[in-house]
Amino acid sequence: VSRLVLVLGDQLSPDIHALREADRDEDVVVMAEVMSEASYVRHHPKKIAFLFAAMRKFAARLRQDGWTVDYTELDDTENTGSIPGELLRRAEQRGSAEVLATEPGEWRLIEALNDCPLDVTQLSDDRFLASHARFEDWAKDRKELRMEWFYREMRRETGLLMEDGEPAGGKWNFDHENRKPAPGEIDYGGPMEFTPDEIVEEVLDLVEARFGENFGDLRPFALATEPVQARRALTHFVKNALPKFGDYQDAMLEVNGFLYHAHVSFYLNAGLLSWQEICEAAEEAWRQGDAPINAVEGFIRQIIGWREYMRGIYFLQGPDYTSRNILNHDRDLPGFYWGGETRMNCVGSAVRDTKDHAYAHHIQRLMVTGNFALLAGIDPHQVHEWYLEVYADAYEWVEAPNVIGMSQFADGGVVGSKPYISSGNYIDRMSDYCAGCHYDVKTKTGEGACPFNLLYWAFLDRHRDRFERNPRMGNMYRTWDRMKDEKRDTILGEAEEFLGRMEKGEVV
Ligand code: FAD
Ligand code: DLZ
Ligand code: SF4
Repeated sequence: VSRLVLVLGDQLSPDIHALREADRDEDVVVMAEVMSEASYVRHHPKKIAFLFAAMRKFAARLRQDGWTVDYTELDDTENTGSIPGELLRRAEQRGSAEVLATEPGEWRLIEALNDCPLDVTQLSDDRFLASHARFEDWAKDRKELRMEWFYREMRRETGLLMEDGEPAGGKWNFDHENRKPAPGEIDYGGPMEFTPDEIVEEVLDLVEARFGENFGDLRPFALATEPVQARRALTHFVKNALPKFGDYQDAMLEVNGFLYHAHVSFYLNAGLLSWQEICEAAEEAWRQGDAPINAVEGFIRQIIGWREYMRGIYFLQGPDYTSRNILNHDRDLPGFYWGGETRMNCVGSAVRDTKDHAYAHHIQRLMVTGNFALLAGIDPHQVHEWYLEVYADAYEWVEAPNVIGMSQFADGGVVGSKPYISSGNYIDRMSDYCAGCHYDVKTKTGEGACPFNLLYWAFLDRHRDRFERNPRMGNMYRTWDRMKDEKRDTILGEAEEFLGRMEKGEVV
C-alpha cells in the first residue's frame, strides 16, 4: 500500500525530508490549497498568490520527476478545507493509512498532525543549519541566549568566511561599519521582477476572487514563483546590491523601500532557495573581490545567525510563545496599520510599502512599525498577527520570535537584552521620512511634536521598575530624571492625550 507524503506550501524543496524518505514508485505526494491555511490570519493577497503559484509549479515539477501527486486546488469541490481533512480524504481514496510529513514551522499545525487519526510521522525539517537538538544543546546552561555567540559557532561549523580557523578579515562582526544613514541616491534598480505566466495569472484571478478583501495589493505581482527565477533574483542581488548591503542595511528611504536588501526571504522560507546557496553566492562574491567583507559578513550573519537563532528560540520556547505579554500592553492596533490615514510619515510610508509589496525591510519592521507599536503599548498578540498577515515571508517560526521577542519585548528579554525603542531622532538620522512629515522631529512637546518623542519617554516612565536597572538603559533614565518636573509632566500628559486621540480613531 502506498504511503502519503505531505508537502506543505512552505516546503517546496525537492530534497525535503519527507520526499527523501519516500518511494517515488510507491508513495503518493499530497499537496493542498486549503482555507484553514489561507485564513488562520488574513494573509496579504500577494503572500497567498505567491505560495499557491509556487505550489502548483512545484507539483508539476514533481510529476515530471516521476512522482504521483494528489494536488487539491482551493476551488476543487471535494476540498475539505484543512490539511488533516485532505490527508484523510486522500488516505481513503488511496487506501493508505500512513503519512510521511516534514515537521511544519508552526505549533498549530504540528499539533493538528499529531491529532490526525492517521499514522503520521513528522520528520525533522533539516533544511536548517541547526537542528532542534543542536540549538537546545547550545542553549542549555546559558543564562542569556545571545545571538552573537550562537552565530560564531555557526560560522565555525559551516566554515563560511573562515580562514585557518579565524574569522575572515580578523573580526567576527563588522557592524560598526554598517550603520550609515540613508544615501542621497540609490544606484540599484531594486529586486528582479518577473512577469506572471499563465499559471501565475490563474492563481492571481483565484486570489482576487477569494481574498480580494484582505489588506494589500495583489497586483502588480512580480515575485519569483519557481527556483530558476529565485536563483536569478539572488544572482541579481549579489551582483548589484550586495556590495552596499552592509553600508545601508539600517537606512530607510521614502521613495525606495528596497534599498540594497536581498528580497529573498520569501524564496528561502518557502524552499525555492536554500541557505547554503545564498551564503555560498555571497561568500564567493567576497572571495572574488566583488563585495567587501562588511557587506558579506553582515549578510551571512542574518542568515546563519539571526534566522537560525530565531527558529531555535521559537521551538525552544514552546507553543505559548505568541501569547506572552510581559509588559501587559493591551491597546488595540490602530487602523493606520491597515492603510488608514496617519500624519506620521514614517509609519505611513512603511505601511504603504507593506501594502504594495507584502514586504518591508528589517529596519522599517523593527524601528518604525514595531517601535511605534511597542511605544504605544499595543497588545503584542495583535502586533504578532499583523506581521504574520502582511509579509509574504511570514511563518510563525520566524515571525513570532522577531515580533514577540525582538520587536515587542513581550517575552521579557529572551531574544533582546533591552527593548528596541527609539525617539524620532533615530528615524531622522537613518531616513528621509521626517523631512516630509506633518510632525517636527526636533519638537519635543507642544504643537507639531513628533509622537515618537513623546511616547518614548512615556514608555520609559511606564516601565521604570523593569528597565531602570538595565545597564544599557541607565543613561536614558538619567536624562529623563534631569528634566524639570514640569517638562516631564507635559511630556506624559501629551503622550496620554495623543494615545487617547489615536484610540478614538482620530487621524494622528
Ligand atoms: P535582507 O535584509 O537582505 O537579509 C537577508 C536574509 O537574512 C533575509 O532574507 C532573511 O532570510 C534573513 N534575516 C535577516 N534578518 C532576519 C531576522 N531578524 N530573522 C530571521 N531572518 C532574518 N523575516 C522573515 O523571514 N519572516 C518574517 O515573518 C519576519 N518578520 C519580522 C518581523 C519583525 C518585527 C522584524 C523586526 C523582522 C522580521 N523578519 C522576518 C526579519 C527580516 O526583517 C526579514 O527577514 C527581512 O526583512 C527580509 O527581507 P530581505 O530578504 O530583503 O532581507
Ligand atoms: C501560508 C500558507 C497558505 C496561505 N496556504 C497554504 C495552503 O493552502 N496549503 C499549505 O499546505 N500551506 C499553506 N500555507 C503555509 C502553511 O501555513 C505553513 O506550512 C505553516 O504555517 C507552517 O509553517
Ligand atoms: Fe516619524 Fe516623527 Fe519623523 Fe514624522 S517626525 S517621520 S512621526 S519620526
